[in-house]
Amino acid sequence: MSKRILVTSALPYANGPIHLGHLAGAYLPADLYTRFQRLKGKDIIHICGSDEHGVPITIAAEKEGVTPWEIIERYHTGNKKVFERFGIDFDFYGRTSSETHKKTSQEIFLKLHEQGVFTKKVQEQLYDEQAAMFLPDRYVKGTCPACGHPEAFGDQCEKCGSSLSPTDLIDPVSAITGNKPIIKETEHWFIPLGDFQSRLTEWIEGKKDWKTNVIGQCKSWLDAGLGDRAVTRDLNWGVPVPLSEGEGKVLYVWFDAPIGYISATKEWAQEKGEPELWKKYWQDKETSLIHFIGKDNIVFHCIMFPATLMQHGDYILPENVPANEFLNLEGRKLSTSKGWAVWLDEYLDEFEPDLLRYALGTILPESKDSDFSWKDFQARVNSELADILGNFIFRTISFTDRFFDGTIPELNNPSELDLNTLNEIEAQKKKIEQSYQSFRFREAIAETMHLARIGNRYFTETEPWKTRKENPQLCGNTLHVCLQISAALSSLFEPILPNKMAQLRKQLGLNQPVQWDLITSNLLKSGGNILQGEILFEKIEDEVVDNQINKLKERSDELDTATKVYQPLKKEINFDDFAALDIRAGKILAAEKLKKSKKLLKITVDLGFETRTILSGIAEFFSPDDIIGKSVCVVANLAPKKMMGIESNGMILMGEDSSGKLHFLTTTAEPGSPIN
Ligand code: B3M
Ligand code: ZN
Repeated sequence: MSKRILVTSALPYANGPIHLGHLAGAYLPADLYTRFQRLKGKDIIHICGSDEHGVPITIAAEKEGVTPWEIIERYHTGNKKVFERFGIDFDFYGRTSSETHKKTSQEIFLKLHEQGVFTKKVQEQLYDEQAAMFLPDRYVKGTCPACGHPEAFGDQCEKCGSSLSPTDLIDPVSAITGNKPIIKETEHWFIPLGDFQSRLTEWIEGKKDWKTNVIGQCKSWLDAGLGDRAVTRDLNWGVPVPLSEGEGKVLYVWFDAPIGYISATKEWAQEKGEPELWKKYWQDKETSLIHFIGKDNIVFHCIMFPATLMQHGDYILPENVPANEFLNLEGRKLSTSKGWAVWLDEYLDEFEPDLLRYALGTILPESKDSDFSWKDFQARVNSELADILGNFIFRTISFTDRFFDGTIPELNNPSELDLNTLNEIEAQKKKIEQSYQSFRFREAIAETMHLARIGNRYFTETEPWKTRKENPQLCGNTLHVCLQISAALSSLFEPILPNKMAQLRKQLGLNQPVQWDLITSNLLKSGGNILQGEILFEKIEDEVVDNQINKLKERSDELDTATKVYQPLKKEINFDDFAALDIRAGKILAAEKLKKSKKLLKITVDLGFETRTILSGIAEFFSPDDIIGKSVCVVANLAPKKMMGIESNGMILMGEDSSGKLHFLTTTAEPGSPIN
C-alpha cells in the first residue's frame, strides 16, 4: 500500500456554472473517496481548480461581448464557492491563469522541446479572413462526416461522439463570423504519440484493477494506432509558447490543463509554507495518483498526459483513472445550451447539500450512463434518508430521551440477537471499506444504508415499546444497541452526509467523526448523555419536485424557441423528382426486436396489395407493442436493402424533433392508398 494519495478531479472550464452532470462525473466520487481515505488516516490531498484556457473560454467571452478575463473571473469565483457550499472538500482549488501555472507548463514544454521530442510541421488549417484568425477546434462548425449532424464542432461531433479535426467537417463555417473559411498554412509543434505506443500499451495492460469502461476506451485508441497530436494552437488566449518562433501561439489547452494539477499542488504547498512539499506528491513513487474524470476526458488522462509525464521523466504516472460515464436528466441527455440541466447553485438555494450527495451518490454512472430524475430524488430522500436512516435515529434518540432521561442504558445480559446485531457494525464496515477501496461508491452507500436498515429492523423486532413496561432491562439493551449503531453510522456516513452526521454526533455527545479503524460497536459509554435534537431528514412534498420539473421544462422550452437551429434545406428538386417517390399508406401488423441490433425493429406492414418486411431504425424510441396497429406512410418503391441478413423493402416516414426524438407520420387512409 502506498504511503500517500494524490486525488485530482477534472478542472472544470471556467465558462459556465457547475451542474449535476459535473458532480456525478468527477467531483462527488472524488470527494467520497477522499473523505473515506481521510477517515482511514491516509495522507491524502484533493486537488482541483478552474481550466481557464482554450476555445471554450474565448467563445463564451465572444458570445457575451466581454473579455475572457471577465468570464474566468466570474466562473472561477462562482464555481469555487458552489463546490464549498456543496461540501466538496478540496485541499486546493487553483486556476490555470496563475503565474505558477504559466511557469510550470512552459517549463515542461521546454524540457520536452530540448529533449527533441516534438516535431514541427506545416499544416493546412481553416482561417477566417474577416476575423483575421485561424479557426481551431470549436471555432468551426459544419456537417459531421460520420453521421451527417449539421452542427458538429471542429473537435468533436456531439451527436455521434466522433473525434474530429476542423478540416474533416463538410461545409465548414466560422463560428465567429459565419463566413466560409479559407485554407491557410500554419506551423505547429506535435507530440508523436506513435513513439509512445508500446510504452503506453504495456503500462495500461499492467492495470488489472482499472474499470472496464476505461480500459476499453484506451484499448480502442491504442488499437487504432496513435498518431501525431498538435500541442500548440493559433490563439491569443492561453499559455504562450515559450520559444521565439512561437510568437502569437499558445499551448493547446489539453497540453496545459492537466499540468494544472501540478501547478495547483505547488500553490497548495506554498500556501502551507512548505514550498517543496508538492514534490512528495508528484515525484515520489510512494504516492498513488488518482484522476477522477468523466469519460470524455479519458484519452487525455490515460494517453496524452501520461506520455508527457513519461517523456519528462521526473513524475509519477496515475495509478488509477476511475472515469465515470454520463448522467442523463429526466431521461434526456443533459445539455447546458438547451437549458436541460440542474445547476448546483440553484439546487442549493432550495435544498440541503447532503440530500443530493446521497441521492446522486446512489445513482453515480459508474459503469454505464445513469439518469437523475426529481421523482427518484424525492423517493431517495423520503423512503431512504427519512424513513430508514432518519426514522431509526429518531426512534432511538427520542426513546432514550423519554424513557431513560437521555442516559445511555447499559448492556446487561445481552441476547444472541443483541450481540449479533452489534456484530453487524463490524461486518458492514468491512464491506463498505472494500467498496470504497475499489471505487464502487454506489455500493459503499448502499451498504452504509443497510446498517441503518438492520438497526430499524432490530428496533421493530425487539419491541421496546412493550419491554419498556414488561422488562425495562431488555428495553435498555435494545436502546444500547441502537445507540451504538447510531454512533457507528455517524462516522460511516460521514463521507456521504458530512453535515447531517455532524448534527447527529452532537445529539450523541460525540465531537469528531471517529477514525475508520476505530469504529466499533462500543463508541458510546453507558451512563453518558444524549440530547434530543432536530429531526434529521424532512420529507419532500410532491409539489416541491413538481415545481422543479416544471422549471426545467419551461427553461428548456424558452431556450428551444430562442435558439432553435434548423437543418439547411437540401438542394431544389423538380416535380418529376418528387413524383418519382411512391408513398403509400400502410398498417403495421407486427414488429419485433432484432437480437443483434440495438437500433433496428423488424416491421411487417400491410400495404393493401401486399405485405412487406421493413427494417426501421427506431428501436431506441419505440417498443414493438407501441407501434402495432399504427397507420403509417411508407416509401414503397425504394430499392430493397439488406441489413443484418434481412432484406428491407421500403421505408417508414418519421419526423425527427430537435431533441432527436422520432415521431410517426400517420394517415387515416386505408392501406395501399397513394400519398401525394
Ligand atoms: N476542462 C474538460 C472538461 O471540463 C476540461 C478538463 C480538464 S482536466 C485537466 O470536461
Ligand atoms: Zn457525428
